[in-house]
Amino acid sequence: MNSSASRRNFLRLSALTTGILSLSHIKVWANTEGKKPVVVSTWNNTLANTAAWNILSSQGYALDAVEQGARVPEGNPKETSVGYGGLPDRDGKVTLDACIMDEKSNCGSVAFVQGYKHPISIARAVMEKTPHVMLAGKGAEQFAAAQGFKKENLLTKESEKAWKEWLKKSEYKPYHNPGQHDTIGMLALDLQGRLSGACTTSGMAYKMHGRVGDSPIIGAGLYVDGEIGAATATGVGEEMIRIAGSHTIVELMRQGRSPQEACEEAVKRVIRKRGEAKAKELNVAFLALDIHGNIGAYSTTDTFIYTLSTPDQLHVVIRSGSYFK
Ligand code: SD4
Repeated sequence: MNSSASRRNFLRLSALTTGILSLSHIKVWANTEGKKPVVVSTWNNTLANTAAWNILSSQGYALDAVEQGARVPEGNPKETSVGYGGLPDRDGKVTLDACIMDEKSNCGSVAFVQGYKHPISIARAVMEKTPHVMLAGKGAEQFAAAQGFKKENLLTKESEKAWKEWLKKSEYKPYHNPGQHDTIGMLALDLQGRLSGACTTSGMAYKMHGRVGDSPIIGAGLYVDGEIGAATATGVGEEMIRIAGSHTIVELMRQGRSPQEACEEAVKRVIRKRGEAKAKELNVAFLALDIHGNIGAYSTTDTFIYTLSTPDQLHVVIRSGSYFK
């Protein structure tokens, strides 16, 4: 081949490759059956939703979307309830919980992990690279190190200062931490109709050392059933664990309730178990998404907001309904 022919071939080939590569960058808002992708996350998490949306709208996998979405607040030192910058426990240690689940009921979880910024990715590694679902504490850290995750100090100056301030009174109030409940639970439905979910948190601020909440517990802080729907939770984790909240919601949807009805029933169940007087003090919120893209959200108090992303409503923050006004 002479040099001009080979150059022509190269140009043709690179035009072709660019064409193929750029296909994955074309944003698609609905598949041929008219199904649209959806991302929903607890609290105001527009940046996390944006990261997840970039994957879904490029025809990506819901599991990648929720992992990448959850990594956004995990890596943000200003987010004091998740990952790096999370408020520590009462001994001044940042301990993290996270889990992830896909449409085939594959799941992975880590609890009480210290020194790793992205527990959601460690949870995914547990799911994909071990025969187990859950690793905790030192064992989870050992696994993270072996997988090449970088160990770092997660206690920022600001969080340390807030903890030292708290130490002055050392009031142990595990039930109510207004303004600090911003664990991210994220649910996503991709263009192929695959559902996934992720949940990650530093837990309740100034909790007892060793305390594990609902967020890494499959069925409590997160549950996904690829044939029905998914649910996630935020707030006082002990309450979600008590009623297996996220699993309860998915089972209610299986029996025909809408995601909204199912979230309302789960909140009411917490209230029935605890009694109205006590439940008023409890911040408990649920978010659900079914396989048709319908959303549900409900909470005990009227402080809960969530972030929704669909082609029609891109990264909008919505206040959920609540039992107590
Ligand atoms: C926990 N559910 O550890 C978490 C706390 C939370 O926003 O949601 N914080 O109990």
